[in-house]
Amino acid sequence: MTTEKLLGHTRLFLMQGDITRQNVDAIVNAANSSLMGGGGVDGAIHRAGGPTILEECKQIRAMHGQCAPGEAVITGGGNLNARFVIHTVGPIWHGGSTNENIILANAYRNSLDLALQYEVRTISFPSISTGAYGYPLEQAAEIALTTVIEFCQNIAEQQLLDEVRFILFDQFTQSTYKAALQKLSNEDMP
Ligand code: AR6
Repeated sequence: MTTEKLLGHTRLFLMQGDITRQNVDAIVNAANSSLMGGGGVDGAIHRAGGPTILEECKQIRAMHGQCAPGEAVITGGGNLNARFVIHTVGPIWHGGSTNENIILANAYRNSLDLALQYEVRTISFPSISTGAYGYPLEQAAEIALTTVIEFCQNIAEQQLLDEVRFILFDQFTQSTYKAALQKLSNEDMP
């Protein structure tokens, strides 16, 4: 079941699904620094979106080089229902002592900053870094939600962003995000 919470002006949704089927202004890709595609959600987005996304990624690579962990770049959505794909690179989990938490928060924040630059009003995120990159799910969920909540609260008055959706691929990931949101809400409102 979908969980919904109002964050200032922005509606936050936690839902199970396939991000490539989202009908939003932008979807976020959990890419790698090469921007040349890969497995997991990255592979699914390139497959569903068609070759123009990779062509644009190659142009970005040629102009700016690799995308560092925590940074984000934007391309069109190709054949997707989304107008844009924001490609961000999460941290590879090395045990927690190499600033993984900061890099993961940066990935979410920089994706949202870029979204606003392109006047995106609805955006869908996957659970960045918790697949191939091995970030422990509970910790990643807490960072993802804390970062998004802070961002939305900071821009609440400008009313720039209508929806942030987390599209979580499996039930366990969705229930972990749900529990993390519950925990954060209890801390906010004792
Ligand atoms: N829709 C939503 N979520 C999905 C989908 C989908 N279609 N497919 C997978 N997920 P991962 P990472 C979930 O491994 O950990 C790639 O090869 C998946 O179940 O895609 O950031 C890149 O090129 C998991 O919950 O991303 C990089 O090399 C979440 O998306 C590397 O993997 C993230 O899993 C990035 O690893």
